[in-house]
Amino acid sequence: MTAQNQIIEALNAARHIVVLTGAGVSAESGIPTFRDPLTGLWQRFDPMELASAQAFRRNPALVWGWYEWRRMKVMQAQPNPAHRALARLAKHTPQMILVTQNVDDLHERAGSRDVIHLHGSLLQPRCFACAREPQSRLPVPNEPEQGRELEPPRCEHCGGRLRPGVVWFGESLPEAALSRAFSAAQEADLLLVVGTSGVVYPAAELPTIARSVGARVIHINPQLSLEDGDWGIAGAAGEILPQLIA
Ligand code: BJW
Ligand code: ZN
Repeated sequence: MTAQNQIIEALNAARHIVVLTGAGVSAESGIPTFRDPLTGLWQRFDPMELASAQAFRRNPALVWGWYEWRRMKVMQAQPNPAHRALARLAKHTPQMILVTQNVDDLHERAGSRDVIHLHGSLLQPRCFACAREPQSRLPVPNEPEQGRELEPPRCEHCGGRLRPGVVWFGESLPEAALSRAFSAAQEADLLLVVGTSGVVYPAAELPTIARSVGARVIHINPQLSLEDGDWGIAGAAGEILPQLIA
């Protein structure tokens, strides 16, 4: 653990901050993380049954129904103090780039602009066959239950099934988002890593890139694991970030 004042000073002095967020930043908005031991989605659901293209091919209705349940949870959720503190930090930093692995829109709804979404969005489906996005927005889901199967809507261009606009295991990340995130990390003097277990690649390379150019890496997470030279505060993002960015 590092003293809070040291971290506040580093944030004040930084010219180019990159923030990398994960599911933990939305946990206090009521969106479950993936790997937390009691509440994580992967405790209750098998990622290979739900978060892969093979799973969608096998049972599109099961996968679509699960993502509609998650989309509804996001639509009902509100940004929390962590999202708001990060939006405020951007206003007080010469250059700040926010990179998220999250598929929700809570950073945007808290006022952050130009958020880089490495793993896509729950709210922007595309066609599984031709990859085109539908012209019309998806309707608000009517209270889907977890586990309820739901036939995906059809593509208006080719008649293929719509799929969630997220990045599944084994799929490439959106190229432009990934290259912007890597370039930002190469130019950063401070990388703030909030609420991610840091186990999923290539997002997990960002701290390595930042360290390689001499940037300070600072973690906010109730489960801190620090590499040599990194700093961190153990705690919930919604409590710690507003104190750091007051
Ligand atoms: C709090 C908190 C509070 C709690 N405040 N904090 C090397 C070896 C083996 C495999 C690979 C490898 N390199 C790449 C791969 C393959 C794979 C991968 O990385 N696997 C690893 C698991 C090993 N990567 C991929 O497949 C990626 N694609 C790719 O690499 O393409 C090229 C390629 C193709 C084929 C083969 C090899 C390479 C794609 C990854 C896509 C990830 N998709 C998901 C699902 C998105 C869709 C959906 O939402 O359903 O993205 S998986 C899931 O994990 C989701 C998340 O974005 C991602 C990261 O999770 P995150 O955000 O860190 O959440 P958690 O739950 O893990 O952690 C929460 C943290 O919050 C914890 O630390 C808590 O303590 C903390 N916390 N409360 C602050 N209040
Ligand atoms: Zn199509």
